[in-house]
Amino acid sequence: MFCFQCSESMKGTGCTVQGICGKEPEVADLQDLLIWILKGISLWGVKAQEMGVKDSETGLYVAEGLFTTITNVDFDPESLGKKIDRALNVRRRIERIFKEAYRKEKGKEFSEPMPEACTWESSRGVESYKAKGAQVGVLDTQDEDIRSLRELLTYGLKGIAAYTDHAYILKHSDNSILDFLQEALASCLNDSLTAEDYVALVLKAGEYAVKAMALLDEANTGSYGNPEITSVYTGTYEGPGILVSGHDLLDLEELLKQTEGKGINIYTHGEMLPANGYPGLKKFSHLRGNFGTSWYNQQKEFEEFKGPILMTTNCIQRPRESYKDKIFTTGLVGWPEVSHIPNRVDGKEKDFTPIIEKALEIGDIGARPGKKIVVGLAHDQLSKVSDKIIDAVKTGAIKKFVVMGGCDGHAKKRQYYTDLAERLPKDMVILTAGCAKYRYNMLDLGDIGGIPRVVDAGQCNDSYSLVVTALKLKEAFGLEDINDLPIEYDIAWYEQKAVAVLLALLYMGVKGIRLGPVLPAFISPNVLKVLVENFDIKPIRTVEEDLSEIVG
Ligand code: FSO
Ligand code: SF4
Repeated sequence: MFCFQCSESMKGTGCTVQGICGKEPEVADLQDLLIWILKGISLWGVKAQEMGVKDSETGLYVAEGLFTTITNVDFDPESLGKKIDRALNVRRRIERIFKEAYRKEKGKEFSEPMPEACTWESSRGVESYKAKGAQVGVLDTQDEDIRSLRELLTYGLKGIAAYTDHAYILKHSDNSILDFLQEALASCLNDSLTAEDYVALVLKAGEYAVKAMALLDEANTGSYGNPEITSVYTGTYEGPGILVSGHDLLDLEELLKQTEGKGINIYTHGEMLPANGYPGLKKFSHLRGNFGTSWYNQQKEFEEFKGPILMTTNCIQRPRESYKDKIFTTGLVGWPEVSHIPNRVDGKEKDFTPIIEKALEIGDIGARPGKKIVVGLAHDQLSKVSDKIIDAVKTGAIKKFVVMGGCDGHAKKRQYYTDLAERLPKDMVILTAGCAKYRYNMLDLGDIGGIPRVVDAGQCNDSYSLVVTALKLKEAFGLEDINDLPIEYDIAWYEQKAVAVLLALLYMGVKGIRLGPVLPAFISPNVLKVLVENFDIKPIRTVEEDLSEIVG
């Protein structure tokens, strides 16, 4: 195996024996094969589009497949084997559709040679999938810079795919995003493309990352209303309880409906915290608050939480024996031998009965005190106080905003974000989204004239809200360049959704982003040079050094 897609890759270069995340080599090989076949599907898909074929089914499967291979989503060889079976069927189908359209238009059979990813077949199942996967992974691209750009592009696509998939689940669609996923993935099979071609595609991915986040914002707010400023309790109450982690709001809504009147309290965990701010979800009185912090603390926190746990998306970690029988996965998430709640069939709700029964069987989880934290400061709420914000900037009450969104993770170096948040001057406001916030959202950082010093817009995809806010401020101050705003960017990354967010910021022309805790292992020295020259990207340094630059 070889994987270097997240910030925690072994020795900062790549996992080769087993993933630090817990990914076994066979799982890595199966994921590599799935990505390779998705590239084959995409090339047929692009060709079909050229013949005027409109087919969102193929694009949606590509999105799901990409999402499946994001860090901490699917660790189950059996489910990956089934996803590859399905991918091969999707590929055969789109090949057939393309060939029919070609024959119709050209009056002859299509006979051009196609890359192996478009034609490879196997009837020998998972064992042959693993063997093939071992040959078609990241290192299959020999040139270091082309490999770096292809992977930067692919990881950005994974993030875009995840956000798009969430939006489609809520019945909001934009087929141009699905088309771009295929265009970009297919490009990774084209050996005649140059580094410049891939740089252009990477920036185009940034454009589509903005589109995907906007689509998901529309889907979330269209389904559940605009988030409202909400104070969320972080303790537990007496009585049975279920903890819901991940990003999928529809899963949470259906679980809330199915537990209504059953005496079960529902708590959010990790990236599900922002759900507490949506009117369409907070109306359920048994949504009682949030328990725990970010994904990387889950083994300790899931052990402490007495009730069952539902993982709706990443980031799942190896379940400890102490809670393996009460954690449930759903959607694209998988872990061997962990109970899985199956997908919706024929538009009907998922059936959460097994986890509900588990909660009732366990019974009282006990009351436990907790602090209160404020969520729900997405673009709509911010626009309601925009006059106040603009005044505060004009009078100097707010000197700067520091965007500190992104992901949390294990690295000790991430203490930087807590220390920086604590030491920022009192006239600076932190704008955040994603699980990175858990490094400082329990600190009492106060407010500036009623505006909290930690403005939490929501999940990592709600970085879109921060983009909207920045653009509104630019307009309000009559500025030409987004970089003239009093905003600093100090982004924490872990997995590939953060790569999509980063590409979105680059596409918007944001310069001088500090990236931590480490620079990605998949960025080669030459690609880094391009990023530094064009965007002034820099790694985080010590708190003192960065603080003096921010204050200066
Ligand atoms: Fe975090 Fe995990 Fe939301 Fe990520 S829980 S790390 S960027 O999946 O998606 O912020
Ligand atoms: Fe290693 Fe990260 Fe890949 Fe897991 S996702 S195998 S930790 S680089």
